This record gives sequence, C-alpha cells and structure tokens, in this order.
Amino acid sequence: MTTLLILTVLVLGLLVVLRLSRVADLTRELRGLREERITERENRISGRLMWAFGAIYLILFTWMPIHFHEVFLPPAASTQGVLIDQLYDINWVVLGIVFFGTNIALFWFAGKYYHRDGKRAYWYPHNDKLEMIWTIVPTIVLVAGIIYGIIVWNRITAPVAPGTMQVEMYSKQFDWTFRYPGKDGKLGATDFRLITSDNPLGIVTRKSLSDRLATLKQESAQATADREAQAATLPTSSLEDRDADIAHINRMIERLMGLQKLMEDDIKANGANSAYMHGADDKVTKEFHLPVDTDVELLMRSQDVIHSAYLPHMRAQMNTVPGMTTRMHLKPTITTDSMRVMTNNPEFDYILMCNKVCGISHYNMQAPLTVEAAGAFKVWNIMLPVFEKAGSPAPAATAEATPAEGTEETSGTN
Ligand SMILES: [Cu+2]
Repeated sequence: MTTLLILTVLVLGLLVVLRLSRVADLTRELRGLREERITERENRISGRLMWAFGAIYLILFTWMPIHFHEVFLPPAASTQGVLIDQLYDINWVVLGIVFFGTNIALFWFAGKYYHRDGKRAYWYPHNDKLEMIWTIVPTIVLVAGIIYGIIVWNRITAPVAPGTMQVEMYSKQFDWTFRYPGKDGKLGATDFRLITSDNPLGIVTRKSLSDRLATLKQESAQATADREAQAATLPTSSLEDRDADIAHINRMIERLMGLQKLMEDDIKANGANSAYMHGADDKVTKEFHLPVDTDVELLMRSQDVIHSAYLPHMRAQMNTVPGMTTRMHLKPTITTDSMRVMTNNPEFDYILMCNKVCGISHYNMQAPLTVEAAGAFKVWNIMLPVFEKAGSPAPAATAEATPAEGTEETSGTN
C-alpha cells in the first residue's frame, strides 16, 4: 500500500514538473524569446552545476569503499590469496588513476568551457603525437597487466613439488565430498563406472572392481531369469525394453573387465607404484579440513555438470569439470581459530561454495572448511575410516584397524 502511494506521488510529481516546464515555455513565447535561445547566465549556471555534480560524484565514490569497508572480505588466508590480492590492488590503482583522471577532465572541461556569446570553439581535428600516446601507453599498461596476471596464475596452477599432499574435492549436484590419501600418501585411481552408494567417488581397487563386477553379473543373471520367466506373458515392446536393459548391463560388465585387464597390466608393470594400489587406504569424507602452512594440491572432479570450487577467504577458485581433473595449489596461512579472533567473530568459518549456477539447489552447495594446526589435522585425519572399511559405523574402531589394511588389497582378485 505504502509503495503504491509513493509511486502515485512520484507520478504526480513528474506530471507537475512537465506542466511547469510547459508554462515556462509559454511565458518565453509571450516575451518574444525563441525556445532554443539560452542565455549566457543559464549556461554559466549549468557549467557550475557540472562542477558540483562531478565533485559530489567523486566524493561519494571515494567515501563508499571507506564506509562499507566492514563488509569486505578479511585478509587473504593463503599465500596464493596474497598474490591475488596484490594483483587486484595494482589493477585498482591503475584503474583508479584512469578513472579519476578522465572524470575530473570531463567535468572540468564541461563546466569551464560553457557557451559564451560571440565565442567560437577552437577547431582541433588531429594530432599524431597525442594519438600515439593514448594508443601506446594503454597498450603497454594492459600488456604488463596481462603478463603479471599470467605469472600469478602459473604460480597457482604449476605442477607441485613431489611429495606435496593431495586432497580431492568431488562435486555433484548438490554437495561436496573430499578424499584424503592414506598411509601411502597417494590418491588411488578412479572410474565413474564404479560409483555406487558404498563407493561414491568410484575408487578403483582390485576389491572394489571385482565387487562391482560380481554385483553386475548377478544383476544380469537376475534380469535374464526374470525375462525368461515372463516371456510368455509380457508384450513384445516390454520384452525389447528388458533386452536393452540386459544388453546395457552386459556392456558395462565387458568394459569393466577391460578395465580389470588394464589394472592388472598396470600393477604388473608398476607394482606398488600403480595408481590402482593406492585407493584401498584412501579416506572419503564429507568434512573438509586442511593443515595450516602446508602446501596442498587440490584435485577437482565433477560427477554431473560443471561446478566451481570457490574459497573466497583463500581467494581461490577453480572449475570442476566432468570427465577431467582440474587442480590448483593452496597453502592456508591462518587457522580457523586465529581468523575467529582476527574478525572478532566466534562463529567464523571458512567456506567452500559452488560458484557456477549448477541447478536448483546451487545456492546450498557449500561446505565449511576447517584450517587447523598440523597436529590437530593429523588427529582428525587418522580418525577417518579408510575406503575399504567405509561401511564400519564407529570411526574409532576403523582407526585402530588401519594397520591391517595392506593385506586386504589383494583380496577379491579373480
Ligand atoms: Cu554446483
């Protein structure tokens, strides 16, 4: 109701202004002045108003970031974040110089050189030197900015030193899952065809692969038996659907047997260094923890559509793309606890958000990140159940069972 009233008042106000300007026009006509005839005094007032408007505009522009400083992000919490902030700040300075320079010139000239009777503007059509300056200087500045940006980007995405800790961030509509390497310090191989509720990231080990094959073979046999039993009663179209389903399962079995052969060949060639030997002790979790002051390589995959892993406090962002692994470095430098003190907010948490509009619950695709001292991280990490034990209910029990995991890798071979 109030909105409607305000709108009505605004419309009426506009009508009044229109009427008044018409009245002014008519009085001019009565006094014998032509409509387009504007006096020098009016021009001077317009010029002064240009100056006033320019000054208020630039003052408000400067005041705004100072006043709203509180809602900006806290200091960058990673070494990469500091680099990004420096890049950003330099860009702001360059843009600021150009912005203030051009706007001050714009309002100054418009206000100073208002039209005066009997004065003609100086006709100055061309100047080679000026053209050169305003072409070459921006070119140099832009190229330098791009080179600087590429250098920073390369430092964030370059290959990591051997032995750097790897953490996988797995995205799907609409949540995140994390994978940490086990005792071997390496993440195992994955394949989307192995994704089940028990193996949400599709980790490939001898056991997970043969388990999946066994399940699929059982499914295929069951489906074939059902089809035979109902062959006499079902219409042809339903039977064709059943045949297509069975063929699909059998194709999957064939491909997984191909993968099994690949895996065995790889294990034969590389022994314990084979990526297929690293998955059994991996730890899959819904919690995201990172140790402070430790270089980490984040590996990202996606199950369905393109998502984007965005850690605003770390100034880090990378797309997660189905069918490929994307990666970036991160070295968090401030623990969650320290940040709570620094921001004077005991509730503070680093946040991981999806930054691609990926579907209906995109807004809720987020997870808190805990950055903690290396010791605390280790304690948290050791309590996580290892992959082959992922079904166990009590984390404490699985932590105790960890030393025995090596023997299980070879079980379940064909
Ligand atoms: Cu998403």
